[in-house]
Amino acid sequence: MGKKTDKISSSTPSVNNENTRTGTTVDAIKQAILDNLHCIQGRVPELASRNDWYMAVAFSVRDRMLDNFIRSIKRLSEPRIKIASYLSAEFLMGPHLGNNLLCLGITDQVREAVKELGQDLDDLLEQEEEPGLGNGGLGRLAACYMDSLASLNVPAIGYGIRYEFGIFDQEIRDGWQTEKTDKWLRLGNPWEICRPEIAYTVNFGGLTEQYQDDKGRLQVRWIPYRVVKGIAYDTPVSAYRDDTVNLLRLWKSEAIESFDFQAFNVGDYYKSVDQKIISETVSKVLYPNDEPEIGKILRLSQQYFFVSCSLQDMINIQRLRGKSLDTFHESFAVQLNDTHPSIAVAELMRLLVDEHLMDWDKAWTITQRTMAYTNHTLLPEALEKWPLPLFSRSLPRHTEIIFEINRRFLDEVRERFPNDDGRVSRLSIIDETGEKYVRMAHLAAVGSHHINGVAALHSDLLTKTVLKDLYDMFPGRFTNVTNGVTPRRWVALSNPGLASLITRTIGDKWIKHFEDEIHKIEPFVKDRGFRQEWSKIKRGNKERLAALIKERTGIEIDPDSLFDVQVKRIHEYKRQHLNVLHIITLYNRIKKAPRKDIVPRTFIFGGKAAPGYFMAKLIIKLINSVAEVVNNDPDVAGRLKVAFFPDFNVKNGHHVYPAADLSEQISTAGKEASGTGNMKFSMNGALTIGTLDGANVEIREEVGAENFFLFGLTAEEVLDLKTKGYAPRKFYESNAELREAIDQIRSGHFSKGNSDLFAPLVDNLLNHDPFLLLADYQSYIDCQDRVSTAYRDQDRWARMSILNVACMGKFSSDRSIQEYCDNIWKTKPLKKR
Ligand code: NBG
Repeated sequence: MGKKTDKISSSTPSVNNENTRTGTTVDAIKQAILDNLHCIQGRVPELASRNDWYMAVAFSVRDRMLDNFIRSIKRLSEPRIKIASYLSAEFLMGPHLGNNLLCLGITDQVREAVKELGQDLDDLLEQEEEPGLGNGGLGRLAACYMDSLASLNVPAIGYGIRYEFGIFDQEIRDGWQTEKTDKWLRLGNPWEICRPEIAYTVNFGGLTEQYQDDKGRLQVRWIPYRVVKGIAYDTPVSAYRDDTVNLLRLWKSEAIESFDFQAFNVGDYYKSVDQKIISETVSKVLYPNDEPEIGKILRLSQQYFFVSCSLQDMINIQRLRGKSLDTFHESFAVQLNDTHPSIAVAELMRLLVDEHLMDWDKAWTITQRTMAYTNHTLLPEALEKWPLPLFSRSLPRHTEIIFEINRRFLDEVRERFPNDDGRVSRLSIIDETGEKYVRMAHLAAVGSHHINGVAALHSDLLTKTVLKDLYDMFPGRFTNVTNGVTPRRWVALSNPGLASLITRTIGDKWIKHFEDEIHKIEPFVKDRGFRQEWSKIKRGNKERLAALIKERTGIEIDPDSLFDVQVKRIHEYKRQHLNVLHIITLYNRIKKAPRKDIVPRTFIFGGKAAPGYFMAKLIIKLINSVAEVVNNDPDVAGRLKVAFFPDFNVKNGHHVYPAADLSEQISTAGKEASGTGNMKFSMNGALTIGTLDGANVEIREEVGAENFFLFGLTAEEVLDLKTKGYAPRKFYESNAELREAIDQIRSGHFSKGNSDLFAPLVDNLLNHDPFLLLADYQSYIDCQDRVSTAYRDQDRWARMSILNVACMGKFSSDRSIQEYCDNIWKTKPLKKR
């Protein structure tokens, strides 16, 4: 068994392969599992539950990561190494077990060991509850980047929050989304190591006062109203078949004992318990995004909490290195994943100036040389701003610091652009146009050396729209890093059939060097046998997804039909309802000509709506309502099916991307910053139907226009149409098929005659249609007709599918991370030993 992978690390000293902690033979692993079942779960095999077995296996795998984990952590304190600190309020890591087995190269041995113990590895993989510590693309990007940082041997720490409850679980009841609390820690988390001794205190509220230090200088101290403690929980993130095991450090909030409330409330035991609860609330729950208007104080507390712990931790590492804070920026490159951690700019200033008594100018230089900011959205309403009164109540000292940063910054603005008060007011970190707000993107941009968007089009639009004034002020800071996804999880792990075909064809280097290797499958597009095998694998994946959908929804789907898939957060700009208009159009066409020869399709949707986003929830209801009518109409049987796959998450994604024929990337041009699902689909051989938006533009460039189904207005045309005055009703009136579809939704055709149900949606489309569904409708329908025609020629489709995968090299997150290292962080991979 596994001769080549008997050892995890060639450099592990004197590893005995039979050692139950590190050995990788089937026997050693079997013994390890039994030992862990006994010593950690406290169970005998006869009484062990599936979770007991899962835990025992997980601990056995974790044991095999620890040598390299400890060694990698130790290296972090070496003085000359620059650490990439990725600050993110979200890390959507997905299930760990399968990925760690893949990285360690011990899947086969563990499968065999588990089998000899009477268990099935796939059942145990299914048992793992994924940590859903993110909303969608942004959190998953952070996870892909952690994967690539490790595989590229870049010393890195991911810093975030250990939410007790992650993103809610979605259930569909009567076609509506309902939310259930995500109790992911309920059965234990074998991957994390709690480090109670790595803890920092974080202040909230209260007031500030000035004092003279012993050198007679004026200083400020912050007298907080509340103090909480952040405790580190560390999760190892392994390189693929390599020694680096990086650190994901998530903070949990706890009450501190030393803050003596008893002194104030003598004998008031219950009150002190209340305080404990309030402190623990900080890391309790992940906020779903896309909520209309948030100004939640707890959210700001979360952001400040994890940022403060993380920066204090970096300062502590710097101290352990025996280095001065003057060179902090040479030791750490801090990346702000969106504005959520942007309070880091003010917090690093506070730590340097107030706590370490550094002078302002020096501290500012260090801060600016440390921070870099990634923007992830073009939606103006999604740019974070905090009401000033709320902000200053929680963070009085930071308010003062931000005012001072702003004062100096606006002086610079006035110098660069004299007599331009409009510009000064637009650029100010404090929005004073009405009620006062702190503009977090401005704080991040002012305090950073680089600002990047996440796809070429997005980075370009940033400088022309939402961040235009900042661009005019700091043109040299702006750059682009197009997103990427990890081919380890998203192909090697989730699509083993395809991975094995690729490896048999071009060897296995593609898994580690995707960008350089994957194009080598291109010549095989001419090989008939290869194409047939390719299609067979897709067909197998579709069968498995069909079985899963049947199990989860009761809906039966045909693996021979075209799988047309849209999985992503539900949002009006992503236009799931445009997809629905296409379904209704096809339905009507068949109803009118029942014998018409159409390409059978299965429409698969998945995605969560923010609990407070009414329109998104109504779109889910619409999908399910249309599904009910279509799926039960004998006239379209065998030709159209619609399924909403509930609770789309990383784990479900493993099954969905590999089974798709068509990937729906149909956002209004200029709205989707990048998209990353688009990359996952393409890497798994789905063809894309999409607009020129986000990374679609670059995907199309790579795969060639002839292998991409393009439709719709461009970002420029969208802007143009809006400036000229867009009248959606005109499109409705002049297009019979569109009108019929909209009238049916309105009249209650899909809602048992209830004409009120979808009225808000229809009214919005007819009177406002901010995302231009009606303007793009005909172009979309025509394009979908081209898709159907192409799918009829299965051999041609297979060629296009192969070319899509062959051209995906650019979209490996390894390429993205290499760009961050070279252009922004100036960090280098550790030299191989
Ligand atoms: C999202 C964008 C996506 C993008 C991901 C990752 C936020 C705020 N933004 O288009 O909508 O792919 O970030 O960059 O979640």
